[in-house]
Amino acid sequence: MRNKLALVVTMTAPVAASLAAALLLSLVYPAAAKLSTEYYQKTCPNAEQIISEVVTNKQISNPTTAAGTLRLFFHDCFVGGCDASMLISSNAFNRAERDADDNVSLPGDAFDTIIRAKTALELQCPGVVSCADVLALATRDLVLMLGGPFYAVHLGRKDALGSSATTVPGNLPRPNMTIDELIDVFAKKQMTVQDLVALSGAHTVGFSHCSEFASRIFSYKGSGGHDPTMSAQYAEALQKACANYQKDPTIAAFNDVMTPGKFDNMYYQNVLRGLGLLASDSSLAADKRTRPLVERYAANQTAFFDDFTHAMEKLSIVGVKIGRKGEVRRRCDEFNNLST
Ligand code: HEM
Ligand SMILES: *[C@@H]1O[C@H](CO)[C@@H](O)[C@H](O)[C@H]1NC(C)=O
Ligand SMILES: *[C@@H]1O[C@H](CO)[C@@H](O)[C@H](O)[C@H]1NC(C)=O
Ligand SMILES: CC(=O)N[C@H]1CO[C@H](CO)[C@@H](O)[C@@H]1O
Repeated sequence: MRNKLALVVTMTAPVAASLAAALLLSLVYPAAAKLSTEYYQKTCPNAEQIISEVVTNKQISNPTTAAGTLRLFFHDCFVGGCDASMLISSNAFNRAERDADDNVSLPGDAFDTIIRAKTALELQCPGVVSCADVLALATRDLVLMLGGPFYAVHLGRKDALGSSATTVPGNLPRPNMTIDELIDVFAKKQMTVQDLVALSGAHTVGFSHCSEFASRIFSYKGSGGHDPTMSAQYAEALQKACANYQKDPTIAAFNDVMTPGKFDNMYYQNVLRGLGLLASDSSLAADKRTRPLVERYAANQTAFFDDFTHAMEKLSIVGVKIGRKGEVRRRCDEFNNLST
């Protein structure tokens, strides 16, 4: 009952936010003004339905899909725009974005979800729906499935004609960046401090590998102990869980130790209580520009959902390509001119 209520509240507010986002952002990303929620109405009217079915089934059979896909979408958009360039596989001639050094373990389930949805679409409307749009819609559907807010996705993105690992460095945030560096990485994509804090709420789901936070829990800055801004109990539990991480690099911890699979505002409550997992999570509570937002979202989930929705609308149009700047790929992991 409570869940249902939350959904009703968040379905109305985003409409205003989405309009504002579309108007403002189209000044910075002019191609975004050409996107529309009706883009496939004539050419593939069931596109959203088809994607939603595939994605729902995948998430039910593999619950790690949603968080992985959300992260994949974020990385795709921040490296050269929301253009499915992150989906391209490397080959003998090209090392693609997804194999860049700081592209830490994007999970296979996320790629597989997009490929499955695309395959289903190709059966009904071949060559019509771009992989970039599939990824944007799949992400929206999966956030909703985890209990997060619904938002409209404007469509008509074209898929990138290139993807190179060399373009990745500097575009993605890292856990060991200072708050100034984090703000900067987001500002380069026209994302505000509010967007940074609201989007970081994505860490209310999914997990991180021990190597991403090991320097906080084992001999922090040579001290022999853990990062003192972390709860001692939490740090000790992580030390135990990660004791063997160098031998077994697949060991990971939930980003949100309290409600790991639920898209809610628990992340912010955690961060305020020393239960932030990554250094970048904790640093949001330590800076005077970001802390008020963390406090606001921790106290009010509706405020978080409103701002997350707004920020996802913005993220979804970063660097989008239209017309001849891109293509509609036949396969999401290959350019068309290589598969013929
Ligand atoms: C603010 C700077 C951010 C940093 C430094 C950061 C860093 C990371 C790192 C290191 C991981 C763990 C990866 C692994 O070990 O496999 C992770 C996971 C994740 N990140 Fe972020 N991230 C940031 C922002 C975001 C944003 C804006 C989103 C989406 C809107 C996002 C979504 C996720 C999700 C969903 C996961 C879990 C992935 C999974 O379970 O497979 N992150 N992040
Ligand atoms: C941050 O971590 C990366 C590896 O993920 C490393 O290459 C870099 O030197 C680190 N930067 C700082 C400032 O510690
Ligand atoms: C929570 O935030 C929403 C959206 O900003 C606002 O409308 C609502 O009044 C807030 N609720 C409380 C209890 O402050
Ligand atoms: C999914 C994926 O391609 N991950 C790659 C990220 O980068 C590392 C380091 O180069 C690769 O080993 C992974 O395969």
